[in-house]
Amino acid sequence: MSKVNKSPSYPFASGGWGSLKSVTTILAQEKVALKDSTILLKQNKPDGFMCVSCSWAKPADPHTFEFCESGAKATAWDTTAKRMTPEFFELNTVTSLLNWHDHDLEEAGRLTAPMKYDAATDRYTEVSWEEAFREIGRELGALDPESVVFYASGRASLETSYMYQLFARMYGCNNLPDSSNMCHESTSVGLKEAIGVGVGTITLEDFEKTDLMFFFGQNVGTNSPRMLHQLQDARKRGVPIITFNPLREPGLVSFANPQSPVQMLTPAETQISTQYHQVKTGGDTAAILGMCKAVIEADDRAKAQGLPRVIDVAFVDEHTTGFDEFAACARATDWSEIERVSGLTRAALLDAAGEYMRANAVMAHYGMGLTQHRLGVQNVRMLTNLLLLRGNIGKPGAGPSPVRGHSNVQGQRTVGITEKPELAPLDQLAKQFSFEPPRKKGLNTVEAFEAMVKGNVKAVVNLGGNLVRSVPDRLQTEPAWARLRLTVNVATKLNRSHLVHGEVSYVLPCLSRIEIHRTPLGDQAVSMEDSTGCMHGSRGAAEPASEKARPEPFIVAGIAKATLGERSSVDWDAWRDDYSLVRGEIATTYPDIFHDFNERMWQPGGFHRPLPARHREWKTKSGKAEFLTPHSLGEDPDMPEKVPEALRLMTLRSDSQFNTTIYKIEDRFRGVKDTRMVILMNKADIEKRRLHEGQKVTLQTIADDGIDRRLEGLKIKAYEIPEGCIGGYYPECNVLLPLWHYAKESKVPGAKSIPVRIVQ
Ligand SMILES: Nc1nc2c(c(=O)[nH]1)N[C@H]1C(S)=C(S)[C@@H](COP(=O)(O)OP(=O)(O)OC[C@H]3O[C@@H](n4cnc5c(=O)[nH]c(N)nc54)[C@H](O)[C@@H]3O)O[C@H]1N2
Ligand SMILES: Nc1nc2c(c(=O)[nH]1)N[C@H]1C(S)=C(S)[C@@H](COP(=O)(O)OP(=O)(O)OC[C@H]3O[C@@H](n4cnc5c(=O)[nH]c(N)nc54)[C@H](O)[C@@H]3O)O[C@H]1N2
Ligand SMILES: [Mo]
Repeated sequence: MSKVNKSPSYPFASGGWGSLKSVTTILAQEKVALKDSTILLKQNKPDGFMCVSCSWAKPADPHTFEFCESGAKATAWDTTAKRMTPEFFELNTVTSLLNWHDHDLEEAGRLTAPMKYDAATDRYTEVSWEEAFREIGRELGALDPESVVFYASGRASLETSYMYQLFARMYGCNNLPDSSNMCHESTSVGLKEAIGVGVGTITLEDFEKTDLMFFFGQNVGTNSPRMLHQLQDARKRGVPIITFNPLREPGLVSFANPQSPVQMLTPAETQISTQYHQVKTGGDTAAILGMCKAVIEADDRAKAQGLPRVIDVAFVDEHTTGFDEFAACARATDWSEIERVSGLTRAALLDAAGEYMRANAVMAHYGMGLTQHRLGVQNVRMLTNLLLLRGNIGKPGAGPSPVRGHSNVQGQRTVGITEKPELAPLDQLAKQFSFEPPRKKGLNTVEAFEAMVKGNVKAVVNLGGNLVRSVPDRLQTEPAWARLRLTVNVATKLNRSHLVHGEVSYVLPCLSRIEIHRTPLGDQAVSMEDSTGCMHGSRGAAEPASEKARPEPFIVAGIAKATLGERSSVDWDAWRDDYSLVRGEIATTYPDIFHDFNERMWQPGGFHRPLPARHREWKTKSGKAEFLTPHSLGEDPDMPEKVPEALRLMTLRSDSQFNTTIYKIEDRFRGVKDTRMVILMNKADIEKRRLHEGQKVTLQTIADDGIDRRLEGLKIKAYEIPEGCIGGYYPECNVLLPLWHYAKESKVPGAKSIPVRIVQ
């Protein structure tokens, strides 16, 4: 087994003492009392609360400490002792708060009371819940429902999300974008077309049966660290892991388990990746096609020589369509072209393909490195092609594994948060609640902002999120947001999207699910779906952040009741106080997935939703799993071939960040401290341009739409990254990302390959 060298920027194992130190620092920073830190022991336990950080699977037999560094930070962030009270808003005008850093806004503490913007004083001032609901209801009542957008960020529970989508549809639109529109929508579209389900097909048990794992563009050490436990166990069984990532991410190189005394006391650590391929950004289709070519040509040779076949011929014949055309394309593509686009050598790709051909059951994990590209859907389809060649879908230990983002982003879709009417059970909802749901397609996130820039969206209701920071093209989208008539924000903490407000604007403080949801009928529990399609109950453990903050179902029910009045057959007050009633309705709407929901939600390890592709039933157009022949090798149509100074910018998450929430200004794993205004750049690219490390430069987007997109003051850091590619941080770099630079089929912004140049 070859040794994969560590990144010079972080020559240690991920996890380990660095991780423990980082956890204790944030507990102190947030003044989380030791008593409260025992809350961490309830994290991801069958009778405890489900972590608010990532969506990785929650095992039936958890470790004593079933949390990771990132999860502990997320918990500390929510259970902080700091508060942002009405007095805080008295002291700070909204204009002055616009100068605060994202970190400082959230670090100031939890929101404690419902607030309304007052233009006369330029301040948010306290209002009662009744008044807030009444006025929001009146405002929404005066608007055309098609001009209102209901965004969901991915944290809210299945119960809240179901109520939210029902409210939006009863109100009169399908404008239900969610964070998935900027994230794994390329998966929802690509996997659905290819295998008939828009989600991954693997479960935790598959880790025990797999022979090989691929990792494409997912940064496990930071973004789903608990998954390292499964990876470590598989590595101990000798399972190889082959990674494709432009950066050598420490979590993908090696891991010392901070919860394993042996590994903490001795320098022992587990090597994670056995092969590491630093593919060029946007080069994955080419790299995967190279591996497919190797498999197909090896199979051609085996067939000619009468040897056992390399391709799973029985599977391909019985279960798939489109193989011949795809195989012809793979055979006809030149290695020189594959090498040029992927930035990898033929020998390296043959090594990876060789391992693939030796393995019987293969899993393919992937993340934003595949989905956030102009050709993001094609990337997902190419990875599926590779799996299909050897029957690696619908058998134990094998399958696609999109590692999801927000902790309930997958679940929100499952219970109807979608702008696509064909994905929601509208006939059933019509019958169940005696109303006529709108049938017109709604707006996804990019479309909502396109319409907002044109002045066609008048109001946005936000169930979490910070869209002004998370969407592309900040210089166009932020002013459009400020022109809205109404912004309603259900949130735990203040962020910039609340400050760049509409004419009428509310910030409504909600409880996190770590807190106890008390209602007149007793303490209520919620539920969510993890990345592997398992549903889990979650019971809050901490005292509510404030007397006046409310659980999300309370807030959604309050707005719905005030807006819909007599128009709605739903007893919103009853749902607000008894979430089991909502679960009952979810079970009626989706009996296949949620039958006996109230009883099954406490099953250790969760209950699994049925996924036809897991037993080789293909709910696709053709009724088979579909190979896709790629249109091009991964060339981004926006990447100007003829501009020699062009660079591809990928926007990254740091350590100590959850999306737009910045816990600390530091990226320990990449050796970046005290600033986020950095670009990671190859030494050769620095020298070619006569620049030097530490120099501050300006990036400019290469686009011919007449808009000058620039970001100044970025410090150059020499980094091991393929030539022609650079890395910068999200959300800081979002000014550079054009709104139209998205994957055609999914509209996921191409945040991992923005065409830019350096200007001085
Ligand atoms: N602690 C923490 N956890 C999180 C989040 C967080 O911000 N902080 N965010 C949550 C959310 S919403 C999401 S969606 C997930 C995101 O988790 P990831 O899917 O890991 O997303 P990113 O951090 O954006 O980074 C993706 C990785 O892709 C690599 N990459 C970039 N371009 C390419 C490419 O063209 N090809 C390949 N092969 N690789 C590429 C980058 O080097 C990086 O390692 O994490 C979730 N979990
Ligand atoms: N350039 C670039 N842009 C990107 C990405 C990228 O990689 N690069 N990634 C994209 C991805 S994958 C995603 S998912 C989006 C995320 O985009 P968003 O959904 O817009 O952003 P978040 O940062 O997840 O939202 C943070 C806010 O949610 C609120 N919040 C936190 N917890 C709760 C809760 O329990 N309930 C409620 N109601 N509110 C809560 C807090 O007020 C907090 O400020 O960004 C996308 N944008
Ligand atoms: Mo995400």
